[in-house]
Amino acid sequence: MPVTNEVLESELGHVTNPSEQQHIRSLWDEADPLMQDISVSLIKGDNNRVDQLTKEALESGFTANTILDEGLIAGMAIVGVKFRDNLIFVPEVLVAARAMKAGMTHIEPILSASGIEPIGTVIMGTVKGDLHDIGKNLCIMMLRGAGFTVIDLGVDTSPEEFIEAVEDNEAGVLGMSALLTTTMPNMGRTIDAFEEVEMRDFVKIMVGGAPLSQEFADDMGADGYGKDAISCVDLAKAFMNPEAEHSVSSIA
Ligand code: B12
Repeated sequence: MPVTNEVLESELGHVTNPSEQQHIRSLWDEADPLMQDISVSLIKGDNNRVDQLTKEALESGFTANTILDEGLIAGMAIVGVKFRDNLIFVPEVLVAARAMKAGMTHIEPILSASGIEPIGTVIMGTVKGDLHDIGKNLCIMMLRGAGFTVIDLGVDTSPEEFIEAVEDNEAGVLGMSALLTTTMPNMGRTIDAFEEVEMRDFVKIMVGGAPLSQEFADDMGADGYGKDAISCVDLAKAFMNPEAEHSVSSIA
């Protein structure tokens, strides 16, 4: 189904890069009009409407994953482009982020309610100096849904806090998120800090966030890089299975 929503069509008009335009358009091409409405409400920052439509969508049988991908994340993609191109500014992005959270409140219990025995403990946090947490929180929801116990250290997390959490919880996996090119190096600094206290061999470290790449992850000595929440879960599962270890670093 092509994008039929007039507001979304005009929002797509802001996306001047053709491949970016094609990618975002493809998120809505197959999407139900209700998903498109959720995206519109998120872009407008209408948290009450996102809250109401997400509830309605779940009641009508849409899966949490569909609502997340075709409604919430697709809307956030437009917000990201407009922010980058100076069409909107921090206050508008914060309002959109609040609307995203309103939708995620309904989705989280579903993604987290696997009811299976914990398969391991993962420490997750956004690195020092970085306040972005939407992507990290999505990863956490999916990890919990897959049966992991997750300790969330929040944002602006120092190397010392990561080390303390791994030690206190005897966690085998650590996940770090960064959204700013200026804070990405703090992932490498955290890995170095684990080496300094001689704990590097006891924890598998995965990294993610929009500006990262496999190459960057390899350069700083991470054990794995994931491009989205699904690859985050795949990495954590692979780390739990040491026999598959050699093939782990490039799940994306
Ligand atoms: C929302 C947002 C904000 C919000 C954050 C709200 C919040 N609670 O998170 C606010 C308004 C606070 C904000 C502030 C700033 N922001 Co900002 N922000 C964004 C925006 C629009 C969306 C980010 C987002 O949530 N994406 C959606 C999520 C779902 O995607 P994601 O985070 O990439 O996560 C996915 C994957 O990367 C992966 N993943 C994430 N973490 C991990 C971890 C692991 C282990 C794994 C395996 C995978 C994984 O899985 C996730 C799910 O699929 C981006 C633009 C963009 N397109 O990314 C800019 C952006 C990141 N921000 C940017 C900037 C510049 C800033 C500010 C410096 C602006 C300013 N002048 O103050 C401040 C910095 C504040 C700080 N110290 O951190 C720039 C960064 C540019 C750069 N090259 O560094 C961007 C790219 C916008 C731009 N193009 O200019 N921002």
